[in-house]
Amino acid sequence: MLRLLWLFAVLDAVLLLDTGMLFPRESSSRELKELSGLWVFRADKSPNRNQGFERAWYKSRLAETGPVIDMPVPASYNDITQDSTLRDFIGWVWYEREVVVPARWITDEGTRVVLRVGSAHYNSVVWVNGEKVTEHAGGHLPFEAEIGSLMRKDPTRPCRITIAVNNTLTLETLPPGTIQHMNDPIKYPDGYFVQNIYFDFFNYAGIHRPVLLYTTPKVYVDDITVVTDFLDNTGFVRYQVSVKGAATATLKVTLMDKDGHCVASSNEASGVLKVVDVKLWWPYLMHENPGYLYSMESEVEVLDVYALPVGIRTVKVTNTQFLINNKPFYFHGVNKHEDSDIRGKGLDWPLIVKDFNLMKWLGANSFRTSHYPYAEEILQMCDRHGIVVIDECPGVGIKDIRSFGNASLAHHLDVMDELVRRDKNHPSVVMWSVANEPAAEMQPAALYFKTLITHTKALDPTRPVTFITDSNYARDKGAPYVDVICVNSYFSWYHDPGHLEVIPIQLNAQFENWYGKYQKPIIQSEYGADAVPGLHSDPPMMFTEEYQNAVLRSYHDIFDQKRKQYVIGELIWNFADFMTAQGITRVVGNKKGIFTRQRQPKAGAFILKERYWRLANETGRLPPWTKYPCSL
Ligand code: GCB
Repeated sequence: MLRLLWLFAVLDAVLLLDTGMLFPRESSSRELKELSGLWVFRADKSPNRNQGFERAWYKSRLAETGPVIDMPVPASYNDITQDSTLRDFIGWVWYEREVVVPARWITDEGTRVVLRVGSAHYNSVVWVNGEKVTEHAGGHLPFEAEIGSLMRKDPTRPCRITIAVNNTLTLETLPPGTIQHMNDPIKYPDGYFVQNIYFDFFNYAGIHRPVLLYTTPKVYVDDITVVTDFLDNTGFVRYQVSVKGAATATLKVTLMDKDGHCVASSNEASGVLKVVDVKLWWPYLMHENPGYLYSMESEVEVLDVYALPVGIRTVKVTNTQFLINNKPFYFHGVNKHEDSDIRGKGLDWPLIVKDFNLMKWLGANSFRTSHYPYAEEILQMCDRHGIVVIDECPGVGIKDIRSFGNASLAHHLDVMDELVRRDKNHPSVVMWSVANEPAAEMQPAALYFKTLITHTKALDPTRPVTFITDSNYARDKGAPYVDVICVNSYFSWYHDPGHLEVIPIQLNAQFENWYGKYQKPIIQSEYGADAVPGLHSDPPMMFTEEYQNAVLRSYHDIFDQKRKQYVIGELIWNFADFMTAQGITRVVGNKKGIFTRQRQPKAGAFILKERYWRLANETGRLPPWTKYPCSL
């Protein structure tokens, strides 16, 4: 009974968010039309980057107001052409696409037509047939607009969608940045300005995730929240379905197992579904049947149907352990980036599947979405494959004291709202990360992080919250409020470069200090070293594969001591090499990947593979075909 009361309480808290952002899915009542492919494109290279608005480029076809080029969607635009001014462009770019929809979408006034952008970086404004339908601030989360009535205004013509996207980062965006105007005429051309950023990845821009149109009936399922629990063999799915478009609606909720058999059902908009002989959702390598998903079908009689995948699992944190389904879980995983040749941050299925195959090959059971929310399509893969996720918001590079002001905080809170609303139902997401390495030693940071973390916990009391700190103990202003301490450190790299011998003593001190002060479990959320593939030296020197190996091995020795106590995970920095801004410490990007940017293994990948499979054998329950040494 207590358990059920708890489930009700947490669901009420989650429901502070009142509009939904369900992933678009086809069903017997919903159709979907992907707008991936070639769009028409122009960068606004006018001196103030504002000509597009001044001359209302959205009013007519883009090709009528100036030259245009082909641009694939989804993709970053930066690496698509040979033009360095487009690669490094700052300001508004314009995308356009005409679409013809099935006639029934228009003639049937009872059909809602929704335009959805999976993500566009950073600020976006959207017009349909010259009329503004929505705008959105933030580069990694979806936004939508209902456009049916606009399309019906002139049913004979195709629907013209115009999206203007601006990648400019300011002190109040997430991540923050500053625009610096260089006014010295001896050094810079007239009107010259640069974008300063305080994070270590290329500020790729454009429409990064699929744009699509989908339909729903007028009365439709707007949002679903599930919170799960279990006791012995019984699973509990506490759910809340919100319906829009009618004051009252008759609802039927059915939970189906993988074989399509109904295991529980209800006719209420909210309640608890009891699942006998429950099949829990388990992480990869922790169980012989990981990633088990039920399907929860919500039907608004007889109008709308939406099927949500549901994994039944629990997450808890003690002061020394991270528990999934009440069993200790050790994170042996990676940090990633959405990053690849040519596409930049554009969603790319071959890359996604390749990365999952590599993670499984490696024996990785988890990753952190450093340093922003990844595509929903990736989280769905995690749900299905049992890969555990630390879901990070784009709070990276918060280094300027002005970025701790009220406007920044308000936006950061909004972004957490949007992130939790989008990802709350993914069983793979086990923790929220509100920021990476902010300058948390600054005075305003204490209140900023207290507010941010408390807010996130109120949004979702079912998941722990962390914020990622570096090895500077003075930057611990968020630590009192988090559930898990995540520390990044680069001993023998940024500190004492070339001195591998300092790692054991410094890493040991790091763990002892953080645990001694806060008595919270610790994840080594980043560690590593750059290795230029093919560069060798013995004894090891910085930037060689041997040096990367030596750093990894040295860290692993200490992890092995501390994981018996309170260290609950290790995430390598980074899964693969990735592009950064140009600078004297980066040789065509960051080379701390254990895979190259083209996903080929460096020597370090084999060290990690050996280790992760050994850890999995020690801590998990492996199916016979994955026993180490594996042959995946
Ligand atoms: C860090 C950052 C990450 C960088 C990494 C590095 O601490 O969190 O974004 O890429 O170090 O390689 O410098």
